[in-house]
Amino acid sequence: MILYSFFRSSAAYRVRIALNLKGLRYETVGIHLSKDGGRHRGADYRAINPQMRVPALRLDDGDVLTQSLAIIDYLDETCPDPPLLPRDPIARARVRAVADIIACDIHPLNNTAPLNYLKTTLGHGPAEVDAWYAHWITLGFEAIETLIQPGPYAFGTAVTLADVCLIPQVYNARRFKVPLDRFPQICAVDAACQKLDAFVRAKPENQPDAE
Ligand SMILES: N[C@@H](CCC(=O)N[C@@H](CS)C(=O)NCC(=O)O)C(=O)O
Repeated sequence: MILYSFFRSSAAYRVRIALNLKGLRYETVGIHLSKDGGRHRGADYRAINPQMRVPALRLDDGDVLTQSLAIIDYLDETCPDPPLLPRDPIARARVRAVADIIACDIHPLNNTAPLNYLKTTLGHGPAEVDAWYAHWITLGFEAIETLIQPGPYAFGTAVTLADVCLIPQVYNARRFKVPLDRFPQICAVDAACQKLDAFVRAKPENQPDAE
């Protein structure tokens, strides 16, 4: 399989963690999001993912999947061991809710495109953009802090989709110096996941395209 990725992309980071947890081998092709005006906007990559975003996963038969959560669902369905969702429907919905807070409510507001729009089109300075970034992470983390039940992972003794989405978001929060002292449960889950090889290998600095 080929993962079209960018080392700092938290959506790609989610898929890297899932691939590693499943023990699946893949080759990384780095798609730089700022060089040459953003290589994800070039014709070559557009032919791979018409949405011009990373990640995209090319399967061995040539099919290309896009959208991190859709890719992770596919991996979980086709390679169910270890499962990333609990069997119980209520537990499953709770795990998905935390994943969705990150993937649907925090990440889209802090993504490259809205940040660039704030900077260039609306003319906001770095301090305002940082405040915007921190605001949406903090709001989302306030909810997640009360929803998770560390044990040591977000929902007990098994890693789930919630951890797969949460750890890249914590990474981004630290990168942008968002204070995390009000979120001890989230930090405890992060510390537990950082002990797992699948999470360590997925970190941005451990990617072949890292700078
Ligand atoms: N919802 C998508 C988000 C993908 C996404 O927005 N990726 C970012 C990097 S984290 C990207 O490619 N941004 C390029 C751009 O917005 O132009 C997913 O989960 O895969």
